Amino acid sequence: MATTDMGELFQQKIDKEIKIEPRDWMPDAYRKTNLRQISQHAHSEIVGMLPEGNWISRAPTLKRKAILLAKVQDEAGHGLYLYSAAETLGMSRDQMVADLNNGKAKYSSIFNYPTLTWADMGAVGWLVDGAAILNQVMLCRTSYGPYARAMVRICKEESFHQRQGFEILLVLSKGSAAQKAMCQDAINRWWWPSLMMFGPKDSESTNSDQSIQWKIKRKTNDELRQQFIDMIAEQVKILGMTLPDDKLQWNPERKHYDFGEINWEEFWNVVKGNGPCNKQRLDARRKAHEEGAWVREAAKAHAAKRLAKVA
Ligand code: BYC
Repeated sequence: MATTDMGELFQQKIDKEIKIEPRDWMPDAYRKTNLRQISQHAHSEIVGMLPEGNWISRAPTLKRKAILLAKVQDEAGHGLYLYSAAETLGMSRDQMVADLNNGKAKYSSIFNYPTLTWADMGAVGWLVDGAAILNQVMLCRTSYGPYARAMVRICKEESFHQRQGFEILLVLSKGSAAQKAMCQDAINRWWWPSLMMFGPKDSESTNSDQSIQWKIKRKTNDELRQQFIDMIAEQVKILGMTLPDDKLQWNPERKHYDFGEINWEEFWNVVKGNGPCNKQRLDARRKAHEEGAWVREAAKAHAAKRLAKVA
């Protein structure tokens, strides 16, 4: 069968909501874009452990420490499910990790900002995981089977992450004047970067149209960003805090919140590797990889020994 006919059949399958599985025929560009997105997503989960890992040893109570530890471990698990899903598209995990460590692969811009105070743990959980959930709930219905299945489990854990973040801020918002100020400061610093997580505006998104046609993405970057703003603009009232945008206002005609201009120059700067913590994050990942070499060697030797026994 000619490739164009195969392409048409493939699109019909997508339109009928039949999941694409690893052994099915797929256009090369579908394979590539899924591999790109899933591996970027996996890298984000792994790099995302670093800003929060920073506070494990400084959490204010033992209970807070246990919760934060569990959350950071969950992120490691998400990275592993996602690397496995990406591997089904034909690239080895070693290669993906190498691409991250040599700066070739992207990961979410959000993790290139520093976590300066304990309130940042609340803001990251509430805003960063909150943004991630909206995107990821959509991805539970993505057309590539292994990605969709990984997302179902990830979303369950992300819901807990967002609640724990909101609860940290809720406690601070009812605390002393200094705690309230710390809470507001964290919201001020994380608000705009969390809006950037959804990617460039639709008019500048290079991949969205094709990804929507293939039902990899079901909503555009701007649609999800608006959904997030509408949700957070209401939740922030419960905290008695504000969002740092004087243009934020309910628009009864659109039935959505209007909001101010995102600093796209800052976004692209961070994506290109010049954010406040890009270097620090990659250095930390490279160091962890080098220091973990003996674990990988030991695991390989153990596996070889077990195989020899079976043979
Ligand atoms: N940061 O054509 P577009 C988490 C890139 S982690 C950096 O719209 P697409 C968590 C984009 O890759 C959550 N780069 O792209 C973990 C593209 O460049 P390439 C992470 C970005 O793919 C720990 C170019 O800009 N979530 O949950 O259609 C603690 C043009 O963009 C960003 C995911 O990764 C960005 N923010 O849409 C707490 C979800 N945005 O690749 C939480 C999966 C865009 O052509 N990913 N770029 O060179 C996605 O859904 C999509 O990839 C995006 C972008 C919505 C992010």
